[in-house]
Amino acid sequence: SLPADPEAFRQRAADALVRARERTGLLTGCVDGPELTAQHSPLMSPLVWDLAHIGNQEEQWLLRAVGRRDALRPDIDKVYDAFEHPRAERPSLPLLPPEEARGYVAAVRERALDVLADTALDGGGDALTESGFAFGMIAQHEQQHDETMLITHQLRRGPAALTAPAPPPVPADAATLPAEVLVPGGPFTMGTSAEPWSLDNERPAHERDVAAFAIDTVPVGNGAYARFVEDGGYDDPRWWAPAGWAYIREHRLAAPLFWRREGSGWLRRRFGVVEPVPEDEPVLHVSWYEADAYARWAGRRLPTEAEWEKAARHDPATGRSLRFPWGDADPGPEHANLGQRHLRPAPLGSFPRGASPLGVRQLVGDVWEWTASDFLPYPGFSAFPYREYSEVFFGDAHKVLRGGSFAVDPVACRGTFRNWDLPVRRQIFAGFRTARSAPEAA
Ligand code: AVJ
Ligand code: FE
Repeated sequence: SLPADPEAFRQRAADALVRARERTGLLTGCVDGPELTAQHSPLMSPLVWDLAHIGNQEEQWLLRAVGRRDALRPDIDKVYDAFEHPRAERPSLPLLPPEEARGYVAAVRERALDVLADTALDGGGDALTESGFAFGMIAQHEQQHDETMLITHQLRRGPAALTAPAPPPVPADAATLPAEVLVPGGPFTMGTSAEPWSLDNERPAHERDVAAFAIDTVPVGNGAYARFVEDGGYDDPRWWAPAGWAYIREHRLAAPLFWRREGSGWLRRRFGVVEPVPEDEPVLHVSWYEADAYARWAGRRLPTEAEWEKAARHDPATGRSLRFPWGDADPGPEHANLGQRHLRPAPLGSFPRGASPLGVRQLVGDVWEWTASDFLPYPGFSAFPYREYSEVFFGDAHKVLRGGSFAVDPVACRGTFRNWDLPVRRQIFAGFRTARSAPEAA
């Protein structure tokens, strides 16, 4: 749960910053210099761009804005501004070479920890420092780029550079879970005004009326998805949104990214290893268009964002919205597959202790879940601390994803956390679950 004392956030912030840097060190230390400066996919930045961008954001927010220090490297701000240069352009920029980038991020961090030690966290009217918000925001930013870098590792060709243990064994009741859970209709509290490190797009808390619906107990698995493929799902325009149909035809897509047919079954490439596709694992690397088409084929639909959040947070016993499906406790390894501990989703039905009050499992961790909804502001939204985090992305171009993947650190994961991406995106660690509207009780 959350500390009541603003001072307690100093230690939280220090821990979150240290944990993020350990992960960044691993992701940029497990390959050699040429691999750091190479572009492994036109969709991604060279890893060395992410590395110095992490440091540059930290310099701008923690050293300059919070610490009011003189700029360390104002000359590189433009190179590491994501809005100045699309990813495809980044390899040709005058990037800091790996050793300089490492030196830069370390120099920024040393000073940022001094600023953290010297800053009052009781706010005093400053929302940037209250409860250590800026420090939490920067730890989340670094962890978000650590997820981005993990995507780059997945796209990279060649032998595995990263390994991790398998997730825990699936519980005995996984095979006998009901296929769906009924969520009663009525209002619930969506979003948050209380979570100190929540980002602008999660705020403010507001009431939403959501009609009764049923939602899958677990995400859609590879086995179920393979049946859609084998049923000719990619050859039948009936299942597809028109733009999705045009896209899969143009790009000749016929299965999730990284899948390859082998005899009567499927293989996948996962972090440099080719292996059979496990039937009982949440499907991964599908676009919103594919998720939407699968749901229609199955006679169902994607949940709206409000339905997803109600399934994840609403406690019918109290009428309150919880921080996480399991309650208000911070995520532990017993609740969810987070933090790049396992470099894959856990089998369907895992983490009974992470279930929602109504019994929905694996809402948090494992795979980001596509929702039916466009990325839009909540009523009362106000951009903070910069418009480019969320506001410039609002509209009908991006679809919302919820719940976080195995690649997400707990600091960047909450029942209210919102992610978004284009409906064609497949390299992200995204899957989905389906839903259907339920008749209201008479
Ligand atoms: C919230 C994951 C869509 O990676 O583009 C990183 C997070 N914003 N740096 C992204 C982000 C600025 C963002 N997403
Ligand atoms: Fe960024």
